[in-house]
Amino acid sequence: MLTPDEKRFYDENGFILKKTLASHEDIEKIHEEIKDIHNRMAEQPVDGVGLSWEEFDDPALSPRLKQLMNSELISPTLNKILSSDTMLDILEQLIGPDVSLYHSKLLPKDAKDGTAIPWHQDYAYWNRDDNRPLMVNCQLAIDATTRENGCIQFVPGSHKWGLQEHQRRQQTFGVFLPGHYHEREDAVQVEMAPGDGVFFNALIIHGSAPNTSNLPRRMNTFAYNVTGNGLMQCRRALRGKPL
Ligand SMILES: O=C(O)CCC(=O)C(=O)O
Repeated sequence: MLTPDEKRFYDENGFILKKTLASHEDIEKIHEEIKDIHNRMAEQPVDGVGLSWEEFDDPALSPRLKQLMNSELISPTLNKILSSDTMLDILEQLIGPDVSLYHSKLLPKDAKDGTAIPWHQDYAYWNRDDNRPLMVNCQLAIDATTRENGCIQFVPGSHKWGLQEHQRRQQTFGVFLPGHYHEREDAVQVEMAPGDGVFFNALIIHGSAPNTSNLPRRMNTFAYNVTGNGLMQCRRALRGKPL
């Protein structure tokens, strides 16, 4: 559960870091389940899993995943964590009793080759006539994340600014604020240990730098919605009323 101070921090800033959301044992299992994921997916994609690849100028570089959508299909442990009581109790504090899964995606920003994720608000992707910006993400650290390997960054309080004008390109993370990715003085970097999770609001401005280190930065983002808030945005009811 979030403490009253943590809840207040989330309401004011639009994000909150929760240490040790997943156990060391579960993180070890995820490491096994996603071992060599880039090559495995390049050789044999899995039904129902959506793959997006890094776009390199150098054709000699081997394929590197930018995003793997529906990661719960390749990792039973991620599938367990996304509907664990620990997770759902926190979500209930943030969005109320009716919680649905929208998606689960792996972001395996690889050592040296992982590129930046541009500044954006997730609601710029999710905005439809029939939904409100009630969704919440939880990004789980599978590796230690640092400034050097491109940890997630947030602009605190920007969830109160309303939906900003985004630019669009036909590519993964192709909805972004003017400037794509650049260092911002008003952003904070959230470094995490494996198993930590950061919860963040659908309207907060976030992004991350390229991975310039020798270590991978594998993260998994779970996106949740209030059940019934936009039919397309609720894949599976996890707690409270059914779909
Ligand atoms: O992994 C990152 O640095 C950002 C991820 C992101 O934008 C998202 O999950 O919505």
